[in-house]
Amino acid sequence: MRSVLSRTLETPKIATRALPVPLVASPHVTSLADLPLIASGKVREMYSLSGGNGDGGLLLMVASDRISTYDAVHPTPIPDKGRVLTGLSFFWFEKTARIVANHLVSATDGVPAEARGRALVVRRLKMLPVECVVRGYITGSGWKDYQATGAVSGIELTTGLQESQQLPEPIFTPSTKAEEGHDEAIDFDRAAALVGDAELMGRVRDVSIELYSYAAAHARLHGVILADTKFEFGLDENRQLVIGDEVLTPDSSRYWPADGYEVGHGQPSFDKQYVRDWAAGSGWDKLPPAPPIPEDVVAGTRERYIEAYERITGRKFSEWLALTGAE
Ligand code: PZK
Repeated sequence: MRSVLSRTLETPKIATRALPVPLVASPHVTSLADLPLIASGKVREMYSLSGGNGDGGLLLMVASDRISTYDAVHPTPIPDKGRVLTGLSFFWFEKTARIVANHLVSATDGVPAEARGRALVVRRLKMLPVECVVRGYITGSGWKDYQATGAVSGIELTTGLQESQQLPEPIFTPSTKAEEGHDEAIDFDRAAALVGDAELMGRVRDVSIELYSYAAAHARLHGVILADTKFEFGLDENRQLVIGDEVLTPDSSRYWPADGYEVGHGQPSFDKQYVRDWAAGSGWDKLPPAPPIPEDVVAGTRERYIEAYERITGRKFSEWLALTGAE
């Protein structure tokens, strides 16, 4: 079964290195190449910054400028995409800290120069083995599942919903973290069994829905619909619930322009629609390998990412670059 946000739901592979890398003074590393890579996804990497030296372990979460459409990564980067996504995660971590603790430590201290603006230092957590998807609108794999069964992740929905319609209330539709291919929608009880703690899973569900509701209301005031999103949680050294990963970015969420929203069909993606529109007329069969993106499409897409940052945060993107020392 395909899940929402399929482009990001692939589970990062554990990296191996032939030789251990000696780590000294990790907060002042100058090159990403000097850090042990502990996980990587299609468009981002996770490095270790420190081990058991009292800080419980710090990681460096790095977003690249790579872009994927139809599950395939294009060979052409979108300049500033990684910095936009990182700035958005930072914004949302600050805005939602009253709802739930998060893994953010710093966007500056410990971030190597080459990654400034597109990397965050985060606390190492024990990650929970479930993807926490919240949907406010019926689209993507949720729409497919609803059409087939009338339900999504075991939640029976009202009859007669149309594609992209807002749900009466946001729903929590967890999925597995598949080793390969697409994550599988699971019901709450299976998620609780995977986590091994139904009470904790209930808190994860409640917090996920609160985060989505807060962010969707904020985005809507700025002309953007947050259709759905995916969170990942972990436990810290005190077994406190902490939200990790990237949060409420266009790679972990579906953002739609509110202008032109209408039910009955799929909606254009706020960020990737130029690439998808170009791909549709390009003759690409949407199977890997993804083709290079023409420069006008790259430029338009970069502008859309920056517009997303500025609309959602109400801040200038140049301020993010200045704050992080990226320029
Ligand atoms: C962790 N991932 C997925 C995210 C990637 C891969 N705070 C944490 N503590 C321990 N592990 C993780 C996190 C987080 N976040 C998350 N893999 C490990 C992932 C970003 C980039 F390449």
